[in-house]
Amino acid sequence: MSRQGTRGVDPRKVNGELFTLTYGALVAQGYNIGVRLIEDFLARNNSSRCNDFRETADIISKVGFKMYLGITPVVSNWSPAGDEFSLLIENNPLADFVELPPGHNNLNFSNLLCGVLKGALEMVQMDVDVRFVQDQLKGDNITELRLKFLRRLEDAIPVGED
Ligand code: MYR
Repeated sequence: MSRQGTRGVDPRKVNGELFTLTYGALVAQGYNIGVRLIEDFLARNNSSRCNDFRETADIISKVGFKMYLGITPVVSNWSPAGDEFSLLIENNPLADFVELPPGHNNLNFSNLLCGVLKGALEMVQMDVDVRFVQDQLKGDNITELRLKFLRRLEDAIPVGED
């Protein structure tokens, strides 16, 4: 194969662009993964509907994360209204062996998780904002995901009832 087409092209730039494209596509898939993952989750867990957001937080941490990532984040930092909490992760398996490349220090490398949670919770009628607050990849002491309950999606058809 001729290498003529790449002559004069900085390989570091190509790698950077490839990284941005593939990584961006993966993060964007997080929501779709969550939408599908919840079916598997509900099929494998005979859990009944949660009574409140605190119960949901425990299920996400102790059942969801445990089942799919083998970790149990600490549920913490509840807002006084009980509509917001953090998941504290000490060893994020998605970030194992990862170092943020130079020039990408602001990247939320594990942002895929936000999409997964957003998509999964939407399927059980919960509109939730999910974002990274801290990330060990950026030098923070802990990785912290913040979940804020926004509203119940009354119009959606509950999973399994369509
Ligand atoms: C309810 O129906 O009220 C309870 C719903 C619990 C939803 C739990 C969603 C788990 C999502 C797992 C995410 C795993 C991330 C790695």
